[in-house]
Amino acid sequence: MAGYNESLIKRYSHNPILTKNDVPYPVQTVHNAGVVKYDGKYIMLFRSHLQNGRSIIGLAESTDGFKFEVRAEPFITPAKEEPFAAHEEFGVEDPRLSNIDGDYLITYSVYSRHGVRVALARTADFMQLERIALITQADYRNVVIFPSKIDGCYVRLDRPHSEISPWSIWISYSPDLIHWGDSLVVIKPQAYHWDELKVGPGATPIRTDKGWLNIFHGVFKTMDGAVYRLGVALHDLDDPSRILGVADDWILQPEDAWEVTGYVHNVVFCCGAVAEPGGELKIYWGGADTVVCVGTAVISELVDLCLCKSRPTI
Ligand code: BMA
Repeated sequence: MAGYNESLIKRYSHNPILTKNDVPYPVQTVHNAGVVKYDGKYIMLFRSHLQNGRSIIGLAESTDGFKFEVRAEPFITPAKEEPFAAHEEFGVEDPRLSNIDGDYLITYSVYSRHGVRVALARTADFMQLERIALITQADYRNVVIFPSKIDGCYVRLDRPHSEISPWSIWISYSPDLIHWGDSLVVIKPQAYHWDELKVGPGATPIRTDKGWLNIFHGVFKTMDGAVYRLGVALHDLDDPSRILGVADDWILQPEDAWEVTGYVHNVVFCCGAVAEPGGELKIYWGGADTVVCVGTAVISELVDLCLCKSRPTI
């Protein structure tokens, strides 16, 4: 366990690893990136704002997980065909990637006059994209699909919002990726705590020998606006609706200049992390909705934090 005041996440010394200047088409930001290993490389899908304020999703590749090269054309832009077109007209945001037996599933938020929903697409090669379905109603975001079936079902975490139960993390199950149900709330914001306003899933859950590690975001509202930080929780391997611990402390907060200042100030927002064979985790986050950053952590230390220093769940 890291010592007092020592962060469990070590920021990469050459952050930010991606800025709008790395993108060969006009964008105003690059941020909120899902990352997965494919064919010996790291593939990153990242969100960019266009100059009209709407978002598209680009693709970048890397051999080491730190230095990424952006593909010449964006990977996901608003659909032209129904039923997706009507729901993607205001843009596509915050992609998450999940590799289930070589099938790469992509969830992303879609905005339209009907609200925000989440769409599911798949690719086998990161060249062709097949849209599968709109998998939520309105007022949902942040869907992460577990990277393997559990008890014969696909499992996801998501974040619906309602006045009565604001911005909490829920779990749902599906036999076919299209129809989801048996939903339960699993983590709620904690009063007068760093995640008091909202919690939402971040990275696709990471399998560890002690449970599924869930890196989520939490938001606190200050007189100067909202602050987005990252936290960790551990879910039971066989029954991920059972929370084994939610760490009381955040694991990352905006500190570097490009996290504190930008398109939206004071934001670190995670959509992906990659577990390395030696037990290290590469965590990717958007800084101030403007750049992409990376850091490393020891997976067992994050697991210990969930188990040894936990807060109430709901
Ligand atoms: C959330 C989402 C994220 C964004 C964050 C901070 O509500 O819109 O895409 O990174 O706010 O602005």
